[in-house]
Amino acid sequence: MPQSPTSRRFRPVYIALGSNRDDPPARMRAAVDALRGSRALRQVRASRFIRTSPVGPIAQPDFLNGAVAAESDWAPTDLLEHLHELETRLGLNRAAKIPLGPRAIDLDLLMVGDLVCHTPSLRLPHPEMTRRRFVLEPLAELAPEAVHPISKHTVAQLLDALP
Ligand code: PH2
Ligand code: MG
Ligand code: MG
Repeated sequence: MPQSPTSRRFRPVYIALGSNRDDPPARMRAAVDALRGSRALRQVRASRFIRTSPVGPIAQPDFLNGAVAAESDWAPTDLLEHLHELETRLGLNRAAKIPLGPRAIDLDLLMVGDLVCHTPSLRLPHPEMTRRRFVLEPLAELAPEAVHPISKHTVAQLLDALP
């Protein structure tokens, strides 16, 4: 039977947001607006933004971090490409980006339903998410019961387990 538009499969999607240069509050608001307006997403919900100390080896300004929960029927690789396009539109110079360094906006795909994916360009769930309080704290505000498809723990449990 051919699939009707209403029977397309929508999966929960979780995205981490971060910014620590070029007016982070404005960048983060613009990012949430862009995600709310995205043709890839429906039922978009945004967390509050929290100020966090930079994690990693590079000395840099504090970040604003947040999370977005939504639903999508897009393939994860298309979603990733779409987030990269939004990052560019929101002012991220991807070519000049230093790994773990300061950035105008960072949109990281955390989980897409229960999909587990290991390719050079995309890993799901995001390999760092279980270690990062700046990811789990805003995510727990939106989706404490969401289940990490590898550890099988909920987001709330992962947050509780952080040192
Ligand atoms: N992002 C990084 C590196 N370090 N630290 C915090 N607190 N928040 C971030 O979003 C972050 C970071 C590279 O993506
Ligand atoms: Mg990123
Ligand atoms: Mg990142």
